[in-house]
Amino acid sequence: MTLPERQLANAIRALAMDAVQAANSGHPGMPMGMADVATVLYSDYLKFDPVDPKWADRDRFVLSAGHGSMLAYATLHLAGYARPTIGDIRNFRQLHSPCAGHPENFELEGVETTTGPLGQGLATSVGMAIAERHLNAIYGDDLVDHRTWVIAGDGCLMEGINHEAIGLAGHLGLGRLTVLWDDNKITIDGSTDLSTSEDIPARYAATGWHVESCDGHDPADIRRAIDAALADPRPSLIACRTIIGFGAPNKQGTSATHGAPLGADEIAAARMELGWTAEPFVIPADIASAWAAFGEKGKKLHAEWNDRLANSDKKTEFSDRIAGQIVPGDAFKTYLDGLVAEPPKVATRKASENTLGALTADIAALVGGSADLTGSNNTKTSSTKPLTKDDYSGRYIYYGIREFGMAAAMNGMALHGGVVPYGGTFLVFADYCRAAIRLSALQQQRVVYVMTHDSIGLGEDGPTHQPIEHLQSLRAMPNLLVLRPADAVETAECWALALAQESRPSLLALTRQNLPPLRHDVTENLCLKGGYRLRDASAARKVVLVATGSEVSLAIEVADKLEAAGHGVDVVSMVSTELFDEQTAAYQADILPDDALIVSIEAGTTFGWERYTGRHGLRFGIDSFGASAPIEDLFKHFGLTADAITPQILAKLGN
Ligand SMILES: Cc1ncc(C[n+]2csc(CCOP(=O)(O)OP(=O)(O)O)c2C)c(N)n1
Ligand SMILES: [Mg+2]
Repeated sequence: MTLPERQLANAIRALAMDAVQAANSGHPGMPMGMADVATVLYSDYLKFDPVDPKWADRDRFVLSAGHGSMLAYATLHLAGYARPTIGDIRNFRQLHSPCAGHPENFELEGVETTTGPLGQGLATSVGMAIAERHLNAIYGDDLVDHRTWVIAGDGCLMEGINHEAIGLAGHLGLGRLTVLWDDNKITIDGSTDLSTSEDIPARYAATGWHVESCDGHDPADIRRAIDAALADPRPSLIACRTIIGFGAPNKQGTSATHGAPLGADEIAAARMELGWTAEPFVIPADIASAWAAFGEKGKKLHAEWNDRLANSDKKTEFSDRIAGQIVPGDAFKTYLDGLVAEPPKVATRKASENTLGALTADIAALVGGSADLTGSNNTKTSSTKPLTKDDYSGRYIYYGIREFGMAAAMNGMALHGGVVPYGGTFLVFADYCRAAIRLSALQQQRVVYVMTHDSIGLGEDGPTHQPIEHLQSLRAMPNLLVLRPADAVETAECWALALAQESRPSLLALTRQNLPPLRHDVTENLCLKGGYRLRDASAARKVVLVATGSEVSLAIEVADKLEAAGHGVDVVSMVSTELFDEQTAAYQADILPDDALIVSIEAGTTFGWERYTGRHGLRFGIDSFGASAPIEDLFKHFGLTADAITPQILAKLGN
């Protein structure tokens, strides 16, 4: 490497070691090891405009090895983004610094996705690459023509999700996705020899990827490998052979540099070794201006793109798509009116399909899919033809049996913009997606999870397939909307609510079994308040039954019996506890009054329902695993019938 180019990379190294030292916490090894690769990427390949980090046709850069966050912060700063400032970097890992412990998309505009949970950044980038090809197929090269770049470490490639992600990317032939693997043969515990003997290039090649390798400290060799990647139509993995902590003379090449400050002595020695004489957090003017020049090419490309957009007859449509403006249209309204005219007795998964039929007809941004349960999740509509390697304009993705990969890819699509993803699997397998659902929520992304077979109501598949703790455990996740509709009208309302959430994901819990229609009016979206009185007590109110989904019709049966015995009973459909919790105290007190016996009914764990019933209320649910049997036998076995519940409430009332 010529001295100047090495020095450009050393700016990343210096910022990384100094910031980690100042914070007394962080990971200097990875940024120091990958500094040369990152410098080549920013100087010659990455298309970006630091003045407009959200320019729609920018390349996406994902630091999947999120612990190396200082590489992201240093490159954004050096490349001229308004944030992070050098002051932000000085505050690395401190409260309210946008230079947090790991890169967070909600802290810095230049961070495309939140990373840290290893493997997910790369899996998210697959969704970004899908969204790019999809929008390219619709809007053409003039408006959409960018790449997705990933820096990933040994950990990202070792995680199980890597298999799902690269399988999907290879199958879909996402040639604009390039993964730069920090092949440093070190993880926290030491050498990768401790834990793996895998031939990673062979695995990628077998999955349909193009594989290159290079000396990650030789810019010419890095360029050769990247050029080869760009020339190949397949997604590419470039194994960049690097030395972790490069430049720290006594610690480089060891796991000691992975996640701890180098210490004052080693930093002084590294300064000598690298020929870096500037004080901490000072970037020499010639190096700063060389880095600032990297963005000039992108600024020019952006200006040309602006001209093309201004002259495009799709200007407004494209801009609205990217802005995420979606509204249910006439087809949805017609569908709702039809539900009132002819109330259907259907499973809510079927009601969801019918709703989606209307929504996908109106909203082009909706891109659906399922993890090999299309016919069970009812996620495909006539408007959504398959998205394939040969036709990226399709709007339905056959994700295969890759729940986690699907969820992470959906995050990538949502983050990319222009696409609103929804995808299905069985609710019980929300656990397989869970780490990605968590990142949907943390990243404030509009992703819709269509989770069917939401209770023992699925019947004979038995306890492996019957969710018990899932609804409550998902409700425990911050910023996730869990919606469990009780009939076709509520299902349609829940879809409208899910699409209206611009900064949080939603999860629809839907039944396999048919449910009777309960709602006969659609003038107002009653699900908006999360919980609402579906039926008023006819006698003086003594009891409020709070139920969700398939148990709302059961609650109505129970209410009938109690009313027949002379007790006034309200029935509340608690579609979403999150939305209910957001209502005013007065509204909540009106729905769940202190002077009534509050009873919850949900065919899942009773854990947590005491927050609505109070300690003295009653909770009906299932606190064990389910069982395999026909549905009627199961509800009877678990005591979830009007005959089993009613006497217990009467006993509590003192009758
Ligand atoms: C899912 C997950 N598991 C564990 C961790 C904790 N962790 C952070 S970095 C790391 C080692 C990663 O090794 P590698 O990717 O080779 O990074 P390097 O040491 O080379 O920087 C681990 C286990 C994590 N961040 N995410
Ligand atoms: Mg490593």
